[in-house]
Amino acid sequence: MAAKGAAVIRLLGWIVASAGAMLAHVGSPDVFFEGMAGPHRIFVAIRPPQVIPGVAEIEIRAASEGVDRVFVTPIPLTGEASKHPPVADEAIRSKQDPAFFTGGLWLMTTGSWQVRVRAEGASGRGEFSVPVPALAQRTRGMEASLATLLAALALVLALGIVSIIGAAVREAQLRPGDQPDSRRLSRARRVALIAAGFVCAVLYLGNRWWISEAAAYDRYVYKPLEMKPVLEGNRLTLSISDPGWLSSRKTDDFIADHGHLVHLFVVRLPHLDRVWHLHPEADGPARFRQELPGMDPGRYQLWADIVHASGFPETMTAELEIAAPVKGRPLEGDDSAGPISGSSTRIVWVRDGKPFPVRQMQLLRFRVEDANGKPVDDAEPYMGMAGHAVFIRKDRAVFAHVHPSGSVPMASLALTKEALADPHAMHRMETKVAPEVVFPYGFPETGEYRVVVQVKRAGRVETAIFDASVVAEAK
Ligand SMILES: [Cu+2]
Repeated sequence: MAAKGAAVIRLLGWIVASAGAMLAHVGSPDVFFEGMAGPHRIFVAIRPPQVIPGVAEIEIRAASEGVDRVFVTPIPLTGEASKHPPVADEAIRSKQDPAFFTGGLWLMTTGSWQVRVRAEGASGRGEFSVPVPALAQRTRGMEASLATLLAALALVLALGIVSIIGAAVREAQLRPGDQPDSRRLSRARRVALIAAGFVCAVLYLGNRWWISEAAAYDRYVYKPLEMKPVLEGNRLTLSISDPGWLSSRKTDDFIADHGHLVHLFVVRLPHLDRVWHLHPEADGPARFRQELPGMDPGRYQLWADIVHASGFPETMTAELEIAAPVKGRPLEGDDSAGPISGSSTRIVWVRDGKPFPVRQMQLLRFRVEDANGKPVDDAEPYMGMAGHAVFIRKDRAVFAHVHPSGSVPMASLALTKEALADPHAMHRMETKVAPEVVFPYGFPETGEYRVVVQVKRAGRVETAIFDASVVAEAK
């Protein structure tokens, strides 16, 4: 009996929670995006489903008035199917807030998806696509209360079958009012015993079948690429290996994101108070190499962002122990480190002091000022972006790398239909940017966070580190 209960529970547990979705990030599965749909500036939050196939929840906020209708469509990001979008669903407009729309879309398989968003209004219509990685993230256990209820129901079913069979043998051929004789009674007991044995065998085999199914499913649960750092002198070598996941995953199909195959963040532990943003170069198959700048001994956390040719992004993590001071070379190219003490630039987070509500899209605003508190007039793009932000929960369970356009890597975005049709739309390399950057992001979990913001001014990258608290309810 217990075996059947367990089997049913595992089965339901799998259906309820085979669970899913993320990443470019660690522990931050929701996708945030800002884009222009024709004349309309639109913010999008996409929450990938808990199960695959499953429904992705979509929230859309029009930044300007005049958006009357919004349509959404799920399409694979690459391949033949990406050319044949299904009919679009209309998102539902909020009655209280006419600039806010919601929708739900089925994502049918694991892998690289995109959600095409079309906005219509009196001033015109337009569309863009938002890449969304969807995958089984984990197999989650069932809640104890539901498990108990289902086990009890399974026990009732099993006992019911045995007692119905026993009763049928004992009394089915009797006239109303007659009592079964001892021969019928003993035969009924025998048949009931055989029935009980049969039920137990079915439960046992069912459980065995289920265990093997669950093991097969576990192989589809996402396991990030592994990265092993080795430091010799100031040369850091990162060796990448696949711990086994989908057979289609490769370690040699990375595509460049703002001109770099790997974006490596090195953050000093335990206080997350110094950050290096580096770009290791390929050094043989599944190997990357970086000449480090001067660094103190200590422990460091590494996060390395890559994007596969399918547009599927991953973040690899590792810890690095530096035993002796590194005599490094000066930073070059797009590499940066911070915060720089004595900098004449101040990055100011424009916010009230309240904690942030969990899982709600925020527009996080940072102003770049000179030493006198005046907005600077010499801000310039850093790797094509007005700014880069990294959100790290202090226990390191969350890491997200976000830009003013949102949490989607540019390399994934470049695979969407709109970007393929007009690559320049993706790489508007303005030479000058406003002294204010806005990042759309929603903190995925409650807790204490470090927020790293990087901007570039007069040829120099400036880094600032902030704290943020995230709570279950907005206060
Ligand atoms: Cu960035």
